[in-house]
Amino acid sequence: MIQNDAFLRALRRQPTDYTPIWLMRQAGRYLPEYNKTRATAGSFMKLAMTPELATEVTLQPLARFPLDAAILFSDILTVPDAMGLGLSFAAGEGPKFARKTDNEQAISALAVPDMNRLRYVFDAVTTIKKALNGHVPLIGFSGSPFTLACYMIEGGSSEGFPNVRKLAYARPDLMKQLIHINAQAVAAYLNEQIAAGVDAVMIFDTWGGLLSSVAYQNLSLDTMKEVLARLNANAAGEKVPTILFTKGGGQWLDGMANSGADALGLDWTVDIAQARQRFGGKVALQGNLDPLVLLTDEKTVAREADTIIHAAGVQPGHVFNLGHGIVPQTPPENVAVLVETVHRVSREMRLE
Ligand code: 1CP
Repeated sequence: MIQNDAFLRALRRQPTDYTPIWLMRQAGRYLPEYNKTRATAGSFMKLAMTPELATEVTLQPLARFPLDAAILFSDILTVPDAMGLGLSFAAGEGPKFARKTDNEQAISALAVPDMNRLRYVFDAVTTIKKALNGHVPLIGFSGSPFTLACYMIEGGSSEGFPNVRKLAYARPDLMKQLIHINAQAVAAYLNEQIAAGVDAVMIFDTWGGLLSSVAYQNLSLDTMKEVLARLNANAAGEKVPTILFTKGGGQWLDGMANSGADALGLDWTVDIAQARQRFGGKVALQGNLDPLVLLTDEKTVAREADTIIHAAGVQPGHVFNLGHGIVPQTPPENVAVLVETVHRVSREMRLE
């Protein structure tokens, strides 16, 4: 049993006493205690691959702020790593793969990895669930098949992923081949997380917004639908709530709302009042504060949070979050103000 189930209730569009909140990348470099644990561990992958350390950093933000959900400490790129691409993270730099998957030969050689190679992730889920002891729900996650393909093709992070976009238009057949393998891998990966006990799952489609509308539909949305359709029930036989987030996907919310996901993540460019009106009867919505608001001052943070809470309204089905990940320069004091404001204002609104 989960003691604080406000997040799960909101995903199911059931009433809650207040609007639950968690933050994308809530465990990470803006927390001095994270940087300390990471320095001791020596590398990001060491943190992610050691269940006790992954548990420690998962719980760090919850010890500071009364957040309504925990998110598994791992990364979306563990899946291509398990495919043999050789992932590393240098401190202060983005992810890097030893091998790129940017041609016919490399794509043809890819296969869905044996899930035992990702056992460290499922072991982390088990360890984190034990440590949470039912306090709040645990979110599992994966990258979208397309977003994983972005990093695989470029061999790491990139400004605008030009080689991905060229391949998507010039060789849609190869792109589909790659994304189809990723979709099978992502479904198997999420199903193992569900079997290990996660309470909800989120698909991060961070780079879907780089595509044309037609390419988004064919290369990203369709494969995310395929993944959602393959997800298993949990050990109790219940459907695990799902969240779909395409950064820059505001114009495609209609298609996303019909994907089978229970909730959609909104970046900060979306008008949440309008989105609630159009899609609130069908899906829950999660978002949508610009993460850079957290780089301002406490008064501004409180005001911007208040605006979103009021725009989202009291109808069940809103989870407060950022429109993208928290940035490393964020002062933790501003996060405290955000969480307090969201809880207080949304509680007051329900009593009005
Ligand atoms: O609290 C949490 O959310 C921690 C778990 C988590 C998650 C959900 C991490 C830890 N990464 C992710 C998802 C993730 N990773 C995404 C999707 C969400 C998003 O768009 O932010 C993406 C695109 C990645 C890829 C990645 N991993 C990047 C971004 C690179 C780019 O192209 O801009 C980076 C910097 C990483 C490393 C990483 N992952 C997580 C952390 C805390 C870090 C920093 C690593 C370090 O300590 O050096």
